[in-house]
Amino acid sequence: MIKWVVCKAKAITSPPFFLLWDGRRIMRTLIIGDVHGCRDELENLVEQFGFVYGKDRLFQVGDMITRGPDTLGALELARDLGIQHVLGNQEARLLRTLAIAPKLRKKKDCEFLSRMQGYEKEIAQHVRDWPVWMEEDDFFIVHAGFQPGILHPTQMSPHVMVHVRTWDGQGVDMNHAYNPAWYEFGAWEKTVVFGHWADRGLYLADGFRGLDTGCVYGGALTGWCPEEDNIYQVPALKNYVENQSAEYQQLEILLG
Ligand SMILES: [Mn+2]
Repeated sequence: MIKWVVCKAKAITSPPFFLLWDGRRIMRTLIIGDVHGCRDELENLVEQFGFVYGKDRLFQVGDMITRGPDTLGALELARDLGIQHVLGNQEARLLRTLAIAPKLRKKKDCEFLSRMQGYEKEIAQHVRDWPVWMEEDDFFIVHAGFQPGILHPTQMSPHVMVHVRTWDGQGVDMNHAYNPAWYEFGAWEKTVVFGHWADRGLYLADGFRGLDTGCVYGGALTGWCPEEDNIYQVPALKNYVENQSAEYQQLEILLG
Protein backbone atom coordinates (compact mmCIF):
# COMPACT_ATOMS: atom_id res chain seq x y z
CA MET A 1 0.00 0.00 0.00
CA ILE A 2 1.44 3.34 -0.98
CA LYS A 3 1.45 6.02 1.65
CA TRP A 4 0.94 9.47 0.17
CA VAL A 5 2.78 12.42 1.52
CA VAL A 6 2.14 15.78 -0.04
CA CYS A 7 5.21 17.64 1.06
CA LYS A 8 6.17 21.19 1.54
CA ALA A 9 9.67 21.51 0.20
CA LYS A 10 12.39 21.91 2.76
CA ALA A 11 13.85 25.37 2.56
CA ILE A 12 17.50 24.97 1.66
CA THR A 13 19.29 28.28 1.51
CA SER A 14 22.89 27.18 1.13
CA PRO A 15 24.15 23.99 -0.44
CA PRO A 16 25.34 21.35 2.00
CA PHE A 17 28.87 20.04 1.76
CA PHE A 18 29.45 16.37 1.18
CA LEU A 19 32.99 15.47 2.06
CA LEU A 20 34.38 12.02 2.67
CA TRP A 21 36.83 11.35 5.55
CA ASP A 22 39.76 12.05 3.23
CA GLY A 23 38.35 15.36 2.03
CA ARG A 24 37.04 14.12 -1.30
CA ARG A 25 33.63 15.41 -2.27
CA ILE A 26 30.94 12.91 -3.25
CA MET A 27 29.07 13.24 -6.52
CA ARG A 28 25.60 14.70 -6.15
CA THR A 29 22.69 14.36 -8.55
CA LEU A 30 19.75 16.65 -9.23
CA ILE A 31 16.75 15.49 -11.23
CA ILE A 32 14.78 18.50 -12.44
CA GLY A 33 11.04 18.73 -13.23
CA ASP A 34 9.21 20.22 -16.25
CA VAL A 35 10.99 23.41 -17.41
CA HIS A 36 8.79 24.54 -20.37
CA GLY A 37 11.19 27.27 -21.46
CA CYS A 38 11.65 28.77 -17.98
CA ARG A 39 15.36 29.41 -18.48
CA ASP A 40 15.98 31.77 -15.56
CA GLU A 41 14.30 29.47 -13.04
CA LEU A 42 16.45 26.59 -14.34
CA GLU A 43 19.57 28.64 -13.68
CA ASN A 44 18.33 29.63 -10.22
CA LEU A 45 17.55 26.03 -9.28
CA VAL A 46 20.94 24.71 -10.37
CA GLU A 47 22.60 27.50 -8.42
CA GLN A 48 20.53 26.81 -5.31
CA PHE A 49 21.51 23.15 -5.53
CA GLY A 50 25.18 24.15 -5.56
CA PHE A 51 25.98 22.27 -8.76
CA VAL A 52 29.68 21.71 -9.37
CA TYR A 53 30.52 21.20 -13.03
CA GLY A 54 32.48 18.01 -13.65
CA LYS A 55 31.62 16.60 -10.22
CA ASP A 56 27.83 16.56 -10.03
CA ARG A 57 25.26 15.35 -12.56
CA LEU A 58 21.97 16.82 -13.73
CA PHE A 59 18.94 15.09 -15.22
CA GLN A 60 15.61 16.49 -16.40
CA VAL A 61 12.25 14.75 -16.83
CA GLY A 62 11.35 16.19 -20.28
CA ASP A 63 8.98 18.94 -21.45
CA MET A 64 11.86 21.41 -21.71
CA ILE A 65 10.13 23.23 -24.57
CA THR A 66 7.04 25.42 -25.28
CA ARG A 67 4.56 27.42 -23.20
CA GLY A 68 7.22 29.40 -21.32
CA PRO A 69 9.25 32.48 -22.27
CA ASP A 70 12.54 31.10 -23.62
CA THR A 71 12.69 27.59 -25.02
CA LEU A 72 15.96 28.25 -26.87
CA GLY A 73 17.66 29.81 -23.88
CA ALA A 74 16.59 26.95 -21.62
CA LEU A 75 17.94 24.37 -24.09
CA GLU A 76 21.23 26.23 -24.46
CA LEU A 77 21.70 26.46 -20.71
CA ALA A 78 20.85 22.77 -20.34
CA ARG A 79 23.41 21.88 -22.98
CA ASP A 80 26.10 24.00 -21.30
CA LEU A 81 25.36 22.35 -17.95
CA GLY A 82 25.43 18.86 -19.47
CA ILE A 83 21.86 18.04 -18.44
CA GLN A 84 20.61 14.62 -19.57
CA HIS A 85 16.93 14.57 -20.58
CA VAL A 86 14.19 12.09 -21.27
CA LEU A 87 11.60 12.84 -23.97
CA GLY A 88 8.47 14.73 -22.87
CA ASN A 89 5.13 14.89 -24.68
CA GLN A 90 6.01 18.40 -25.95
CA GLU A 91 9.21 17.14 -27.57
CA ALA A 92 7.34 14.12 -28.95
CA ARG A 93 4.73 16.49 -30.41
CA LEU A 94 7.44 18.56 -32.09
CA LEU A 95 8.91 15.47 -33.78
CA ARG A 96 5.43 14.28 -34.79
CA THR A 97 4.42 17.68 -36.17
CA LEU A 98 7.57 18.10 -38.25
CA ALA A 99 6.98 14.65 -39.75
CA ILE A 100 3.75 15.99 -41.30
CA ALA A 101 4.29 17.47 -44.77
CA PRO A 102 4.06 21.30 -44.51
CA LYS A 103 1.03 21.42 -46.83
CA LEU A 104 -0.89 18.96 -44.67
CA ARG A 105 -0.24 20.71 -41.35
CA LYS A 106 -3.31 22.07 -39.59
CA LYS A 107 -3.63 25.47 -37.98
CA LYS A 108 -2.90 24.10 -34.51
CA ASP A 109 0.24 22.41 -35.84
CA CYS A 110 1.50 25.72 -37.26
CA GLU A 111 0.68 27.55 -34.04
CA PHE A 112 2.61 24.94 -32.10
CA LEU A 113 5.65 25.23 -34.38
CA SER A 114 5.57 29.04 -34.16
CA ARG A 115 6.41 28.73 -30.45
CA MET A 116 9.91 27.46 -31.38
CA GLN A 117 11.14 30.98 -32.22
CA GLY A 118 11.93 29.91 -35.80
CA TYR A 119 14.26 27.14 -34.69
CA GLU A 120 11.90 24.18 -34.81
CA LYS A 121 14.21 22.09 -37.00
CA GLU A 122 17.28 22.72 -34.87
CA ILE A 123 15.35 21.99 -31.68
CA ALA A 124 13.98 18.78 -33.20
CA GLN A 125 17.50 17.75 -34.18
CA HIS A 126 18.57 18.30 -30.59
CA VAL A 127 15.73 16.42 -28.85
CA ARG A 128 15.54 13.57 -31.36
CA ASP A 129 17.99 11.42 -29.43
CA TRP A 130 16.48 11.87 -25.98
CA PRO A 131 15.45 8.47 -24.61
CA VAL A 132 11.93 7.75 -23.37
CA TRP A 133 13.29 6.45 -20.05
CA MET A 134 16.59 6.11 -18.23
CA GLU A 135 17.78 3.70 -15.60
CA GLU A 136 20.47 4.51 -13.03
CA ASP A 137 21.64 2.54 -9.98
CA ASP A 138 18.88 3.77 -7.68
CA PHE A 139 16.15 5.24 -9.86
CA PHE A 140 14.33 5.33 -13.18
CA ILE A 141 13.49 8.60 -14.97
CA VAL A 142 10.49 8.93 -17.28
CA HIS A 143 8.41 11.92 -18.40
CA ALA A 144 4.86 10.89 -17.49
CA GLY A 145 4.94 7.49 -15.82
CA PHE A 146 5.29 3.73 -16.00
CA GLN A 147 2.79 1.22 -17.32
CA PRO A 148 1.08 -0.61 -14.42
CA GLY A 149 1.55 -4.38 -14.32
CA ILE A 150 4.75 -4.39 -16.37
CA LEU A 151 7.97 -5.02 -14.49
CA HIS A 152 10.54 -3.29 -16.68
CA PRO A 153 10.33 -0.27 -19.03
CA THR A 154 11.84 -2.26 -21.91
CA GLN A 155 8.44 -4.01 -22.13
CA MET A 156 6.30 -0.86 -21.83
CA SER A 157 4.63 1.29 -24.48
CA PRO A 158 6.66 4.47 -25.12
CA HIS A 159 3.38 6.29 -25.80
CA VAL A 160 2.16 5.41 -22.30
CA MET A 161 5.45 6.45 -20.68
CA VAL A 162 5.34 9.87 -22.35
CA HIS A 163 1.62 10.63 -21.74
CA VAL A 164 0.05 8.66 -18.87
CA ARG A 165 -1.65 10.28 -15.90
CA THR A 166 -4.47 7.89 -15.06
CA TRP A 167 -4.77 4.21 -15.90
CA ASP A 168 -7.85 2.51 -17.42
CA GLY A 169 -6.27 -0.94 -17.65
CA GLN A 170 -5.36 -0.51 -21.31
CA GLY A 171 -3.82 2.90 -21.90
CA VAL A 172 -6.64 4.14 -24.16
CA ASP A 173 -7.80 7.07 -21.97
CA MET A 174 -4.80 8.16 -19.92
CA ASN A 175 -6.22 11.33 -18.38
CA HIS A 176 -9.61 10.64 -16.84
CA ALA A 177 -10.71 12.01 -13.49
CA TYR A 178 -12.53 8.80 -12.50
CA ASN A 179 -9.58 6.47 -13.09
CA PRO A 180 -6.75 5.94 -10.60
CA ALA A 181 -3.34 7.48 -11.17
CA TRP A 182 -0.81 5.13 -12.80
CA TYR A 183 1.29 5.10 -9.61
CA GLU A 184 -1.53 3.73 -7.46
CA PHE A 185 -1.00 0.22 -8.83
CA GLY A 186 2.23 -0.42 -6.91
CA ALA A 187 5.91 0.45 -6.99
CA TRP A 188 8.80 -0.79 -9.15
CA GLU A 189 12.17 -2.16 -8.09
CA LYS A 190 13.68 1.35 -8.11
CA THR A 191 12.20 4.79 -7.43
CA VAL A 192 10.40 6.18 -10.50
CA VAL A 193 11.10 9.91 -11.00
CA PHE A 194 8.61 11.67 -13.27
CA GLY A 195 6.95 14.99 -14.21
CA HIS A 196 3.97 15.85 -16.46
CA TRP A 197 1.24 16.36 -13.88
CA ALA A 198 1.42 19.96 -12.70
CA ASP A 199 -2.01 20.08 -11.11
CA ARG A 200 -1.05 17.25 -8.76
CA GLY A 201 2.10 19.18 -7.81
CA LEU A 202 4.91 17.65 -5.81
CA TYR A 203 4.32 13.99 -4.93
CA LEU A 204 6.65 12.12 -2.67
CA ALA A 205 5.81 8.53 -1.84
CA ASP A 206 7.73 5.30 -1.39
CA GLY A 207 9.08 4.45 -4.83
CA PHE A 208 7.89 7.67 -6.51
CA ARG A 209 9.05 11.25 -6.92
CA GLY A 210 6.70 13.48 -8.96
CA LEU A 211 8.43 16.77 -9.74
CA ASP A 212 6.15 18.88 -11.97
CA THR A 213 5.21 21.82 -9.76
CA GLY A 214 3.93 24.01 -12.61
CA CYS A 215 6.74 26.55 -12.95
CA VAL A 216 5.31 27.89 -16.22
CA TYR A 217 1.93 28.39 -14.50
CA GLY A 218 3.50 30.55 -11.80
CA GLY A 219 4.30 27.65 -9.46
CA ALA A 220 7.86 26.53 -8.83
CA LEU A 221 10.66 24.60 -10.48
CA THR A 222 11.57 21.55 -8.44
CA GLY A 223 14.46 19.11 -8.32
CA TRP A 224 15.17 16.00 -6.26
CA CYS A 225 18.59 14.91 -5.07
CA PRO A 226 18.61 11.12 -4.59
CA GLU A 227 21.84 11.01 -2.54
CA GLU A 228 20.31 13.32 0.09
CA ASP A 229 16.64 12.62 -0.56
CA ASN A 230 16.20 16.40 -0.52
CA ILE A 231 13.86 18.55 -2.56
CA TYR A 232 15.24 21.77 -4.05
CA GLN A 233 12.81 24.37 -5.28
CA VAL A 234 12.78 27.90 -6.70
CA PRO A 235 9.65 30.00 -7.31
CA ALA A 236 8.54 30.97 -10.82
CA LEU A 237 9.61 34.54 -11.57
CA LYS A 238 6.33 35.15 -13.34
CA ASN A 239 3.01 33.55 -14.13
CA TYR A 240 3.86 32.84 -17.77
CA VAL A 241 0.64 31.05 -18.68
CA GLU A 242 -2.64 32.35 -17.29
CA ASN A 243 -4.04 29.00 -16.34
CA GLN A 244 -3.65 25.36 -17.07
CA SER A 245 -5.05 23.73 -20.17
CA ALA A 246 -8.77 23.21 -20.67
CA GLU A 247 -8.02 19.58 -19.95
CA TYR A 248 -6.94 20.44 -16.43
CA GLN A 249 -9.86 22.76 -15.83
CA GLN A 250 -12.24 20.06 -16.88
CA LEU A 251 -10.57 17.63 -14.51
CA GLU A 252 -11.04 20.02 -11.63
CA ILE A 253 -14.71 20.48 -12.47
CA LEU A 254 -15.22 16.73 -12.61
CA LEU A 255 -13.55 16.32 -9.24
CA GLY A 256 -15.83 18.99 -7.82
MN1 LIG B 1 4.15 16.76 -20.05
